[in-house]
Amino acid sequence: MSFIPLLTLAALTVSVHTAPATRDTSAVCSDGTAVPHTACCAFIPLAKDLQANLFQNECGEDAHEVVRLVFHDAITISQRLGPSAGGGADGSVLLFPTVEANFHANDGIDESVNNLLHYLALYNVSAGDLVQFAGAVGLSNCPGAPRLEFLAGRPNTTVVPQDGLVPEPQDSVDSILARFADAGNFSPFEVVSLLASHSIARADVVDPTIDAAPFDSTPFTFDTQVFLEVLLKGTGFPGTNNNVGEVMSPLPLSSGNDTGELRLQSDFALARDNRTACFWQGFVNKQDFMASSFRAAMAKLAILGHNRDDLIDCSSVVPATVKTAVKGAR
Ligand code: HEM
Ligand SMILES: [Ca+2]
Repeated sequence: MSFIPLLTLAALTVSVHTAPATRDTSAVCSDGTAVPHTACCAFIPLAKDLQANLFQNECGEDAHEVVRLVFHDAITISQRLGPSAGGGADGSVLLFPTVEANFHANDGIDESVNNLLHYLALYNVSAGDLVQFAGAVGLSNCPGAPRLEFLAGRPNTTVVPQDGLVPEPQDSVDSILARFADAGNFSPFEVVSLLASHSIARADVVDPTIDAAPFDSTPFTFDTQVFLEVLLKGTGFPGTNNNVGEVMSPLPLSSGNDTGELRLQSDFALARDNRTACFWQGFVNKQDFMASSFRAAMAKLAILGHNRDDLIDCSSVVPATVKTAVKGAR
């Protein structure tokens, strides 16, 4: 190959229409996709790779785990304790993989951490961006889920977060609401909105004797079912009784390969506390309201520790969400 085609290829990789330093420039990536900024280009092949090789375009366990990781990375920040307690959505879970994975509240996150470390080594994106972007890509596979905002440009952190900042299911509503307020001024409504995530969730570690115990009967669909089922009367436990952070669920019986439903004490309490019960009930059968409220609260969670104005809006590179009709809660 001669030197000239090589140069042409290099020039094609990113063809910038205006100066790359300014925010609102538009650019065309090497695959021909027009994006608001060249910084968004790296996420296009990353999305394809994640979809093909990690998520398999499914709202399965790997997608669920990364959505959980989005939360566990972001919430380690505290206005009360100051910057040394943690930097929020900064990729610390990937940059210090042997520290946070050992915190009790993070039991089970090692799988998603290991999965994403592979991509961190392959792509020129920061750890914080990778966690948030992978969460948005994983969620796009879940019927009923909103297409999340994605802002790029989180620097890699140097702060190892302090233990104790990730809420646990045995925590009281007082302590959960206080933790979210301290982390990022989340209102009780926003806390309930974020818990729509438990519509696509199955627990492995709360009851270590059973695997993949779902929080609602439709763990592969981002629907309002969890908000309904957590309101039902609890009748039993899917595995062993009275694990820490667990209360009786309404559908504890296993059927075939499907483990019975598990109920977190925190979801139970938030569904009944007078500061949050109305919001909880208000999502039942309100798919669009739930999805848009979740999207708004996730936009806040995703940039904890950063100024919105310092980041670049690359939402257009988040894959479109699957178009499968979602049934009402029943
Ligand atoms: C009150 C706050 C919260 C508490 C106490 C809590 C607690 C838990 C617990 C104990 C599990 C099960 C872990 C296991 O046994 O494998 C879980 C799973 C999960 N959580 Fe939360 N969570 C909270 C908020 C959130 C938020 C804000 C998000 C995301 C925005 C989230 C996303 C998830 C997801 C997706 C799973 C399922 C993971 C999987 O299926 O592998 N959670 N959560
Ligand atoms: Ca569901």
